[in-house]
Amino acid sequence: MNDDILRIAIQKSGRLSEDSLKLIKECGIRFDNGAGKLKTDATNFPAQILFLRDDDIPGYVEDGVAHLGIVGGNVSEESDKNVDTVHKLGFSKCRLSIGVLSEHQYDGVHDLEGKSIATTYPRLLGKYLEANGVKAQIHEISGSVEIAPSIGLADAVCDIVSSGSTLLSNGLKEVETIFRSEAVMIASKQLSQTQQGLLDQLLFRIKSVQEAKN
Ligand code: PRT
Ligand code: ZN
Repeated sequence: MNDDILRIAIQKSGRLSEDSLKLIKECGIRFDNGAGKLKTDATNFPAQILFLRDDDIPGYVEDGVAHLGIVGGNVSEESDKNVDTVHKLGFSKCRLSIGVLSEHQYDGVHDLEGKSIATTYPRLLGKYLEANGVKAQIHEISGSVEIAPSIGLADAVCDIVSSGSTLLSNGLKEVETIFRSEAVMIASKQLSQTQQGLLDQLLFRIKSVQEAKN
């Protein structure tokens, strides 16, 4: 493997894709991102861009297959991979919250004791419950979490919230925020000296782009 280039993994298609590509371009890095490509070489910086599913990015970065990745802090924290979070990127802000049926009375986290909570974030939810001394059943499902209470699959949900309209339209109210998230840049712990130098250059450019916007 070439130790002298930075392989940067970004989400192929989803909520992070556009802003991730925009950031890289604003840093002055040029590349051809023809539709459907899974990787592309930068033309004016020693970098290659890989287009992946967001959930796969922390693992690739831990393994050193990618040297850098852009993912939601929620995905990175939930994955528990051994990577460094090197910079917060300020886009794709959202929160991981617990919601219960609107008609249910809720007086605090202890109301969750003995309840079942549907989520795709079992690790972050488990840590939160443990920190609050609450024993609840974590029901891991892979999608459409918000529908779980209304069909009797669980008493509560723990999912990503942005505007709150998905919770509302499923008859739920947000009762606890357990994690505040935004897109982050993660880095492998196995960078060569050249790659570390390239990362420093990239971070300098990212910070300049961010400062120019403030
Ligand atoms: O295909 P791939 O696996 O790569 O993508 P994905 O479908 O897993 O992820 P994607 O593209 O949906 O989201 C990528 C990242 O965007 C997430 O990991 C978060 O960090 C961030 N993000 C920001 C969000 C939202 N806002 C968001 N609103 N991710 C998901 N949602 C969903 C949420 O799950 C819920 O269903 O939107 C709904 C809630 O939105 P509101 O506005 O109704 O509250
Ligand atoms: Zn995903």
